[in-house]
Amino acid sequence: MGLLLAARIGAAGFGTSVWTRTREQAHLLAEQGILLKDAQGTAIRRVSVQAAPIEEAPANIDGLIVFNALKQTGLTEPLLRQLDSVLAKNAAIVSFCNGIGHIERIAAAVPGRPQLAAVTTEGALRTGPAEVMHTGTGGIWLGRAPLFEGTSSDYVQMPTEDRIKGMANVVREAGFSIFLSNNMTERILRKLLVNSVINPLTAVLRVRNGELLATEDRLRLMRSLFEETLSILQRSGLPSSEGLWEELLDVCARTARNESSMLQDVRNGRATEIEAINGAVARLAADRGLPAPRNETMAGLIRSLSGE
Ligand code: KPL
Repeated sequence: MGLLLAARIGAAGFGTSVWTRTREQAHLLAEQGILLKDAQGTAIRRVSVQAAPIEEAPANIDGLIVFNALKQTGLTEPLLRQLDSVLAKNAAIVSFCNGIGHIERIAAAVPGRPQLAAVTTEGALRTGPAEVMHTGTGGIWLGRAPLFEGTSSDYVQMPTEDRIKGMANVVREAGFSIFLSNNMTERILRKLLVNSVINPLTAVLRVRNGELLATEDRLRLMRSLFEETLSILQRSGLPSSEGLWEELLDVCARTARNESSMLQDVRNGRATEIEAINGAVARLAADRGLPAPRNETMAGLIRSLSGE
């Protein structure tokens, strides 16, 4: 998602810099730019961007917008410390949320910075360190960053209306459908519900998203994990349950050929986002005195699979 955003924002004429975790990727991006491909894999264009490894990111740029498309597993302590040392006090951070906890962790490391939350249904597939395929068109929802886990709201500054509109404009001019939302809690929790069911089940059963719909047994597993997660999320700010089971089935059908991000992480021996997904649901339940045996089991199984 980071490469897709950078390519489209850069192509729209905004000064764009990509901060990478490795020096090799930064070199490649600075030399070749980002190759943007359509859903069929056909090259659309190559977009020039500036690039630097995060430890060499230029410091204190006034009015900077940082789009954080990292998974939570990438938000390591050294990276968060580095962010604190380079970001000017007025730099705004827009975090693309998968699961919950991004905003809280950034708020603890870079307190007082303006933060926004984003949720996207755009599809992006990185096909190389400087290549990205835009696999599916969706939307980007942007709004006030809600806090779910014990962080004081003093640690997050709300950007002004004008600044939010300015940020939304950048994303819109980059060609994305953007929706300003007053209820990011609902957006984030609806996505959490979907990910809490599809991600661990596909990773444990080693199936593509669509294969979850293939047998009665799998549907029963989905339904019981869905029911437990729904009742916890409804006590955590999810306003309505209407249509959510259908939405879950629809995501499985629309992404039928995808391997979920968690299945890919497990296959490739990478850290998974389990703590931000089922681990987070279990923590929300514990805070509210609710049982969460299915989410705890899923979290435990994924930890065993990935050796965490
Ligand atoms: O977000 C996803 C993920 O894999 O993390 C879904 C929606 C399940 C699509 O694969």
